[in-house]
Amino acid sequence: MRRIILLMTVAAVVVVGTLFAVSASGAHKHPTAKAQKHPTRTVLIQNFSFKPAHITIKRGTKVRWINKDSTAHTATANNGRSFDSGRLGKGKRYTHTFKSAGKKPYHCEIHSDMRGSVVVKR
Ligand SMILES: [Cu+2]
Repeated sequence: MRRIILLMTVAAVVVVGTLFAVSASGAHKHPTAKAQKHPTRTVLIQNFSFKPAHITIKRGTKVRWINKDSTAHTATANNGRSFDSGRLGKGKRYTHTFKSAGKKPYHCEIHSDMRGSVVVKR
């Protein structure tokens, strides 16, 4: 009889433990949900071009430029004020969150033939 009670106690502990594990893994999902609300798009700067050169995003999206070249580049809005990465050396990155809708053409200040655009939807 004692043995049965002991077994049932062990079983109860296992069930409670499993429930805890499930709720804990549920809590881990929270940061992911947050990340989806403000997604990030990456534009690589490689071989003297922006890749992809033209992207369409939703308002509130973060765009991250990463310079994969060993030469310095910039990602500078054509209007000169929306955003400007400044000189990005090898491996450096710059992030900008687009808060207003519209087409935002940009270029590299050092190499004027390097061009790209970000289209921001509402
Ligand atoms: Cu450049």
